[in-house]
Amino acid sequence: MLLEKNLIGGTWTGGSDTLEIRNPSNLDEVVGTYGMATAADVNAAFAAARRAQPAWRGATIEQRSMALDAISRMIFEQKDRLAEIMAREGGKTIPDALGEVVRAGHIARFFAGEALRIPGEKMGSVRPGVDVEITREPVGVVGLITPWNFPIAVSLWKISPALAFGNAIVWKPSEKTPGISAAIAEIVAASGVPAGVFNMVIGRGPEVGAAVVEGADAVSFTGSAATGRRIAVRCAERMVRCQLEMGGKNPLVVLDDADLDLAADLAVNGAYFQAGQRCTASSRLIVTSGIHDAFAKAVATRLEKVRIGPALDKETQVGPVIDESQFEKNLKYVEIGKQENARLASGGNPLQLSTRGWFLAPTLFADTTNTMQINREEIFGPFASIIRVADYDEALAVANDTEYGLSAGIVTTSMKYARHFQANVQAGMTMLNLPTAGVDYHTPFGGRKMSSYGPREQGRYAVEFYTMVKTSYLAA
Ligand code: UN1
Repeated sequence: MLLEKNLIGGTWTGGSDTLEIRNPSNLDEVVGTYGMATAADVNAAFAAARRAQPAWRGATIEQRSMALDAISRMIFEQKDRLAEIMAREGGKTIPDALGEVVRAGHIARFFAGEALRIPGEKMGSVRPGVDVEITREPVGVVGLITPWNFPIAVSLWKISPALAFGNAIVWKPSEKTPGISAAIAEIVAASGVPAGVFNMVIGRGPEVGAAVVEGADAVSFTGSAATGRRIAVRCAERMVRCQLEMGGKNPLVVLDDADLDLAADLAVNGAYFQAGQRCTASSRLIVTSGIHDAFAKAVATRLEKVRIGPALDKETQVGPVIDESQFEKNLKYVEIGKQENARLASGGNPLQLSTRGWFLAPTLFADTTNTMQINREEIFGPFASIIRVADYDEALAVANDTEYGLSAGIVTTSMKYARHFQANVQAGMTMLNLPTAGVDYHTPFGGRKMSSYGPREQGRYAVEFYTMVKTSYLAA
């Protein structure tokens, strides 16, 4: 059955082309066949959004807040159904999927509040008898491009502030997770957000993503660094703002004084859960000499016990990777690591389970150096490498020697090193005795260098991207 799940101006439509989605935990199961949108559909979505935006901009802040509140409630009410869709089409384990759904519900709830608190200022003027007011207005029609790895949380952290601050939306979710995207669109359509304010076009990046970038007043994108760079160039040519969240090559530094069990648990959680498919994953485990051997052993021992299996299976801790291209990419990096003379300490091989799926044994390379290709490029799979360093100073230098700068963790019991790391690591987010992945929903999210570009997402900081500032001078 063909699922016609694009939402344009309040109407559900198909597309010219179709895409069949199979369960990555069981390739014999077809989850659905979805109609892909075209560039012409994107243009129709922008036309609908442009017609609808003035009324949404003019809606009371209470109306906008109520719509977000309804979205939040529906997400919580439907959480089990939503999590199951994500597990089936995206290979996310049920606990991970449920956690993400609940996070998305909280994000919408947070922005239901923010809709009532749009900040402004009144200032005096340097001229007598003049007042100055600084207000914020919606940007207009925003283009949102979201990834498959956090298909509900990342989507909601763009959709919610866009709606709260009075913008209309043309949203292009990843074509790899159309089922959860359609479920989100149904929820938004049922929330009281008027038809045309929120449009969704499911499609492939080169055609549909590119058309979104052409039509929008502002573009918020989460995805690869290569695509992000192209979007930034095009947005600069068009003189529209962009907000980009891209890759990571996140360090987890482990110092001699760390609690060994905690360090190993954090590494396993940060590097391998969700099959490593997180831009915040710990991919470089930077370990000082005194604890190095014990740490490498503790991680390898834990990896032997990690339960890898179908995402819908209750026992499973790590599911499959999303699809064949990701699977092949991971295997290619295993070969690269071997050629670079890294020591394969665990995994690196496909797994044959009772169902055919994109299952990979969690891969750990030891005795690696930071100059190796496996430590320079984002892999996006259940893959980490250990880098041995002499001391804290070298650990910090290695942590910073990367073109990325999203999340950076340190495991230590030393206040001195923890504080120094927090102040000097080149990353947008730092974690002390916590996994590099897994963030709160009410705080700013983002990184430095090639990881992020433009204003921060989430929390109160989201207002910067989704509104424009106006300064008004008023004489009596
Ligand atoms: C998290 O680690 O909690 O695509 C969120 C990603 C990020 C989200 C990470 N944008 O992996």
